[in-house]
Amino acid sequence: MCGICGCGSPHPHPEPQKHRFVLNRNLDAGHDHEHSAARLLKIEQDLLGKNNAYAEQNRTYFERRHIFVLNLVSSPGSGKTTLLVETIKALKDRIPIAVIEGDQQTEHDAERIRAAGVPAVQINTGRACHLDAQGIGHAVEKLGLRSHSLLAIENVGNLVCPSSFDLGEAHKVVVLSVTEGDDKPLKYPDMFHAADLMLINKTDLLPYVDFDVERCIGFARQVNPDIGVIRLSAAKGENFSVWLDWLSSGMAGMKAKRL
Ligand SMILES: Nc1nc2c(ncn2[C@@H]2O[C@H](COP(=O)(O)OP(=O)(O)OP(=O)(O)O)[C@@H](O)[C@H]2O)c(=O)[nH]1
Ligand SMILES: [Mg+2]
Repeated sequence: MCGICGCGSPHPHPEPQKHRFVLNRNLDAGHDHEHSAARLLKIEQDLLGKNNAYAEQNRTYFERRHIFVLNLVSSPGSGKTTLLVETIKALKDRIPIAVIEGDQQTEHDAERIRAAGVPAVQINTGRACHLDAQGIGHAVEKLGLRSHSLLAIENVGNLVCPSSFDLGEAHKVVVLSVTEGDDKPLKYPDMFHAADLMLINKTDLLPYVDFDVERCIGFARQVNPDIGVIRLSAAKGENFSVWLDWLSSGMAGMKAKRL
């Protein structure tokens, strides 16, 4: 069982067997809860500490090359890949774009991205529930990124574990579709706290679902007063230009960065 999110899976960190062994022992040791809790905490700290070190290496690499990196996080099916495909169609003739896709299984999303005309690497995480910074480093080696480019990372679909793992991105962008319910920011506060931008997607479906946009934004700002918000429909194009403007200004900021 994972010590970070309790998802039932060992995380793909450098010592997975050790991780599993210690946790199983803890489950058996009912007589010593405090000791077990302290050991669990230590494992979590070690795991996140290692991840953070890899994330800093990634960030340095990206910033030196002025690569604008986004980590897209959400529940399954909120529209991340659709958003990326439409973004690629709109921008690929103007800026170099590459994508890292994270899913437990299948190459489906990477195939959709390649069909849109840009390079993509698929990472299959198996039983694990999020991407980690070391895996991103390996994927970047395969992609051979260009300077002054956009790198989009589509994380594994869930609103819990990916919030804890820095990948070296400039921003986490959380995508919430109107079919999921407007209370998600309060129910999964870590994710909305970690994100710099919330995209409220599938606004074309608002007439058919019980989703109060203002209430949702209010909840998101309760957990993160600084979070930006864009409402859009990736599939139908409503308000898509606002998202493209946000991207352009992020790219310009990265270009202007003096290191
Ligand atoms: N009506 C509507 N449907 C959308 C919109 N965006 C995406 N969809 C649909 O939502 C479904 C899921 O979209 P994906 O782009 O695969 O979602 P995802 O977040 O990448 O899914 P996972 O990778 O499985 O987590 C597909 O059937 C899309 O066509 C939208 O703006 N409006
Ligand atoms: Mg997807």
